[in-house]
Amino acid sequence: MHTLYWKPMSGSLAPMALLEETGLPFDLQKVDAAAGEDKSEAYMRDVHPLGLVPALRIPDGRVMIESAAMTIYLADLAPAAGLAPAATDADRALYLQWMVYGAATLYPTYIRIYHPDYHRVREGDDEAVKALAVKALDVAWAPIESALADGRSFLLGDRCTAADIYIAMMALWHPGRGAFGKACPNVNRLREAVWARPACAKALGMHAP
Ligand SMILES: N[C@@H](CCC(=O)N[C@@H](CS)C(=O)NCC(=O)O)C(=O)O
Repeated sequence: MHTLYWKPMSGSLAPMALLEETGLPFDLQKVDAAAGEDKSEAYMRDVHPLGLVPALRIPDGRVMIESAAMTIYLADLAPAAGLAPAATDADRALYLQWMVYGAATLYPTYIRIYHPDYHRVREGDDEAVKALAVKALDVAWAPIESALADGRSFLLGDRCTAADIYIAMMALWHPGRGAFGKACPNVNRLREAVWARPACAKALGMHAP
């Protein structure tokens, strides 16, 4: 059994969607961040050493961190779900590229927007940190918008993979949702296609009821 430690509208949405998509048995453990549970001694000792969400307890009892790693792991664990090109499939290269792009380029840019305090040099810097991050976000989404420019529904063509789910999660986090949808209509199409999938919609319903 897997146990996902999660909180609404966080990076736990993609692994939760994967758990729903794959049909693997799982438990959910909601983390009450408003009450400081994620920064408690017990949580940081037993679950996530940085006091963040998500974390995934795997069936042997160990805990895994990093949302992209969980997403890749769960998709590989259930090949019948068809969400991960196999290691020998030519699509694997770009599949991994987009997964890591999401984790390494998009996610940290969002952290600068939602946690400018982590990046401020002095008091009063937050608005400048956020403004720069919003500009960086436009740049970071551009290659994804281009990759979808031929009208394809998903990053690798007609086939939805875990990378689409991961990237579609980040499309939900954009602070200027309406304007972003207009500026990046291809990303908007991907977002709609992913969250229309029944399993993904079920996970999203937990995050944004
Ligand atoms: N690299 C980590 C980032 C996790 C992360 O930053 N999670 C955010 C929610 S999306 C969080 O728990 N923030 C609380 C905090 O920074 O105190 C991952 O991909 O899992």
